[in-house]
Amino acid sequence: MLIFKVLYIIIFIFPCIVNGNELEFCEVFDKYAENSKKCSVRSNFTQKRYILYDINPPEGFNLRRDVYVRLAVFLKRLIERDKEYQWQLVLPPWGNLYHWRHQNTEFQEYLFWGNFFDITSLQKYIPVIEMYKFMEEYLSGSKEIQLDCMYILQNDEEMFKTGKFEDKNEVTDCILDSLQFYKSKQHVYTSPFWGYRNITTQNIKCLKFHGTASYLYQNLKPIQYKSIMFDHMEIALHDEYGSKEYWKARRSMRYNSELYNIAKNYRKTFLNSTDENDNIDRPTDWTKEENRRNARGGPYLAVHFRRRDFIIGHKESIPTINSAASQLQEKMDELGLTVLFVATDGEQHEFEELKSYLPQYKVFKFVPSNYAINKFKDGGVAIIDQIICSCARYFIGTHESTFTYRIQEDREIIGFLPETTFNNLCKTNKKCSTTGHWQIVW
Ligand SMILES: Nc1nc2c(ncn2[C@@H]2O[C@H](COP(=O)(O)OP(=O)(O)OP(=O)(O)O)[C@@H](O)[C@H]2O)c(=O)[nH]1
Ligand SMILES: [Mg+2]
Repeated sequence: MLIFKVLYIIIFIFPCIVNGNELEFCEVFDKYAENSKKCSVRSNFTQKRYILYDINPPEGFNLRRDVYVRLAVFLKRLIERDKEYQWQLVLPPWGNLYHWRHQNTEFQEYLFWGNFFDITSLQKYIPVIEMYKFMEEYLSGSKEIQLDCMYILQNDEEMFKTGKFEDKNEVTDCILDSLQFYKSKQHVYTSPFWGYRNITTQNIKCLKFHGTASYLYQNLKPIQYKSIMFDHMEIALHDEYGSKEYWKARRSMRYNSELYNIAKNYRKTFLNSTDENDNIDRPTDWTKEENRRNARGGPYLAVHFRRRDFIIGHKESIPTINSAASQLQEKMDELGLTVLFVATDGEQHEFEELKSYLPQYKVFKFVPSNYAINKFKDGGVAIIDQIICSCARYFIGTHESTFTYRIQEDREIIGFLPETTFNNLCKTNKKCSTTGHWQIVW
């Protein structure tokens, strides 16, 4: 018996150790190949499997947060289904987003998730790790990370032409757009990989893809690949949009506690608002949070007034500043509120103009300290604005803005009545339809 054990170690395990990293997992290219069994024994040597992802560069912060939920639910189900491997989601560092252009913070790249979110809360839902941790674990001494495979998801243009949508997951030729940012030298692809020069891959496959995230299960091939990346992950849809599971994943996205504290201080100082008075106290642990509809919110109306690209891109729903002011005035009078909190990406003069139409009210906007902007950057300041909006007695958002959607979700989690949350500014003072009420499911 002992002799067999020794032989086993020499034949299967020893080569893996001798050759270092590379052979810790197996080189079989077909799961069903003759020696796949032996290989799976070898691959068990380390059970960790890493999923990495990236998103179409122009997409904004808030859509990116939604894509995380898609992946989180996918991973949750994957872990339930496949107990053989230790699946880990590597959190893609944030950087270089179109909207993040604050003049005092030039450097807005390589930002880890911990800057914005509470990692421990995320980990209570699925195993996630920051990129630096992945590097530590995966590099094990060497300088370069070569990902085993990267799939680039591509829409099936034909489906968009015909309007006939069906699930599709098919390896196809790469369209120019897919590869435009990647540089290739002797079959090794470098950059973008979130700007890390030491992350490369030799194995890029383009996928004509239509379907939900879990439809990517078949591409994982854990016997073959230890690290796998999906680019253009925004193409994969939600598996369970609006379900209990969706909301669980969403609830796990608590923000960095310092951002809550900055918002708390601001509310107390300027808006006469505290968690106790407003009945919005929450357990620190999101898993202990329960269904409720009795949140009162601070004595102010909050508006998310989206400007900039929306003025052109969403002409049909963005009001003039004057019209927005009169809509806000009408609502504040109806509710007997005299304090307005404005979250906006607009210019200072646009804010001043709005204020000038509302002289009888107290109108506030969050202005970050140098410390806050330097530490948390535009993304963190946007979250502080969102937190303050999520604590208001009444909220009015911007039609079809994902920034607004995230506030609405936070208010659903805190436990407000839906009618205080799902309201939008209209193009003109006349009533306009609001988009769906995506109410929480517990
Ligand atoms: N601080 C702050 N930033 C904002 C506000 N509104 C928009 N922004 C900035 O603009 C970005 C919003 O972009 P997205 O995340 O793309 O959301 P959106 O543009 O409203 O929605 P879609 O592009 O339709 O998905 C945020 O990440 C912020 O940087 C706001 O009220 N306050
Ligand atoms: Mg946007």
